[in-house]
Amino acid sequence: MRTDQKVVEMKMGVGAISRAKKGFTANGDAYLVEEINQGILISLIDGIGHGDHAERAATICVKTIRDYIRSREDFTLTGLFYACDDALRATDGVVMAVVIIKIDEGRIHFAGVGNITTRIIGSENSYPISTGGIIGYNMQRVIEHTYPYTSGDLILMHSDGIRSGINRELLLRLCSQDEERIADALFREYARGTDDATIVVARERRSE
Ligand SMILES: [Mn+2]
Repeated sequence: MRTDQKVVEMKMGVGAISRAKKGFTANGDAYLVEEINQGILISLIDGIGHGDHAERAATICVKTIRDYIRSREDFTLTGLFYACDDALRATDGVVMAVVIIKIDEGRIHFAGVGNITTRIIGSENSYPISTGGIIGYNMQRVIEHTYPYTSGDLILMHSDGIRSGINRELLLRLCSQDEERIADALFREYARGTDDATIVVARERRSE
């Protein structure tokens, strides 16, 4: 049963680029955008290191999230992180941030462990902060934060293969373009090439 993606496409415009470190085919970064009961879930994952080991850890993490959200009507973000932490004990670890956009409630729920950047750009700009550590290795506290959400807000997430400090003016200028073009422009400008790099841009589609 894979109708989720269609529902997501109807509701959200998503622009995403993920590319392995220069010279590698295995990509230790991964992302996931899924329709769930509570709203739209976006997750960005960076497997520690690079190459096959990192890709394997990221793949297991994605599968764990899918299994977890499909087997539960309701779940907490904290619970989701603990499930991933358990699943990654025997492999290398990952860092991850997860956003759940609750469109009807006008809220975004966020939790992150390790170095993934998340920004909510719109009527109110938020810069959710992750806690430290590595999932599957030394994850400690997972803290869930809630932010206001308004239709049209842009969710931007990226791994550390994208240089931090994306220029605010550039971002605001790009906001009038579609999500694929925004992701593309930011990737071209900010991807390092020295690490796996992933950027995800998501925005609710305007209802006609
Ligand atoms: Mn990285």
